[in-house]
Amino acid sequence: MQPKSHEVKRASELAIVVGVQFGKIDDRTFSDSLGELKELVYSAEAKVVGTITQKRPMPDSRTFIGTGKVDELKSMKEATGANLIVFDDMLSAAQVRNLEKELEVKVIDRGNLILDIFAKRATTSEAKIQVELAQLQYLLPRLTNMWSHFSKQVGGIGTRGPGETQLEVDRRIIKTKIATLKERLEKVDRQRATQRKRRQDVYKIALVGYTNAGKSTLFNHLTKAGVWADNLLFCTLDAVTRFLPLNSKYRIVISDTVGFIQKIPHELVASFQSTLDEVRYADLLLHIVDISHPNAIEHYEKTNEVLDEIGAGQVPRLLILNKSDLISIEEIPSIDLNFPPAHTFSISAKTHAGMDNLLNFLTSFVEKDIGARIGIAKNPDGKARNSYR
Ligand SMILES: Nc1nc2c(ncn2[C@@H]2O[C@H](COP(=O)(O)OP(=O)(O)OP(=O)(O)O)[C@@H](O)[C@H]2O)c(=O)[nH]1
Ligand SMILES: [Mg+2]
Repeated sequence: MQPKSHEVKRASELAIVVGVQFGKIDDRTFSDSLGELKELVYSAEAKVVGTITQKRPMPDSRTFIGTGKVDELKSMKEATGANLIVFDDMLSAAQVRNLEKELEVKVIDRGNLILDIFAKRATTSEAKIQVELAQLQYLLPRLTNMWSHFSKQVGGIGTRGPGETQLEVDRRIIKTKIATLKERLEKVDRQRATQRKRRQDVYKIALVGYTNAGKSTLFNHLTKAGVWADNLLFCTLDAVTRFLPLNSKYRIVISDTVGFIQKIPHELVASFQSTLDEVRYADLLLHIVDISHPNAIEHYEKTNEVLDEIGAGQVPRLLILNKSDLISIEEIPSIDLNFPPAHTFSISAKTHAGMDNLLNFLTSFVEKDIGARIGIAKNPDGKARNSYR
């Protein structure tokens, strides 16, 4: 099956990206983060028309950047016709309000941008609930009077308490909505737990890694599933699970999952817990790294951090260095990846180089792992359970 094509509209918004290099942040980390922000803007279907950077020991409490830079930003906005300003770091409600007032244009931060991409990509009802919950939780502490239109949209008789300010009403409405969404998610969690029980005797593999590493491309090759894979950040939001046709007598499933990124809003990780169950309850993780990316090591480390954060730090894993077609062997970073050579594989999900080697290892690894598990879970009569078949 051919991967589904998704039409991606381009450049309905023109954006200026803004980065501030604080005290200890080195030049490379700073420029990499800003480069990634530009990719995020592109993935959100907007076009970057300008960049503003500043070195400061600390952010300005009022406008994040200094007054001179605000003027520079305003001139650039006028010259380029930009209708969106995106900051690479988290802004406070007051900073957004002050900047919007002075610049007369919409101002958002990296967190808003990631949430917006997620909102665009969410297709299943579960993903929609998760994204909306994360958006509202992100919004709540940043709520200012400018959001008063929100209550007008959803409010009405009974939404306004005596003596409450508009801001308090907005907060109350959002908190109620958050509670409703949480209830709906709990229901989804229960359904997932039931499904998981049914799948207890199936060996579960999950693909994990930084966004754009090639997880879906590999998943499509292994399962012929035809999920969306593209050179955009966060193509995949929902976990998709398929049987993995390995040359084995056991039943094995594999899941494609959402990618990770640095500076991800923690509200998002928190509300995607049920999707991330596929990772947490997996028997084996395949950690995919785009080894051709200049920040491959940082991506690898960030992914490990998020895996720890979601409680998947102890799940056994193999390391897959993908996109090997784009670099020569000598260019593969020599940094110790904390993996024994037997558990590290260099492949190309695109040209299929290294795939036989990976699949042969995977087949024997899974057989041995299941064998060990069945050995442990013997019936009282001493016979092995007929599981995983
Ligand atoms: N050259 C090359 N490109 C690859 C390879 N694997 C994937 N790609 C490309 O990398 C881009 C991202 O691939 P995806 O499979 O969508 O990556 P992903 O990890 O699923 O990304 P998200 O779902 O966005 O987190 C696509 O343009 C793929 O065609 C590879 O081995 N070699
Ligand atoms: Mg994907």
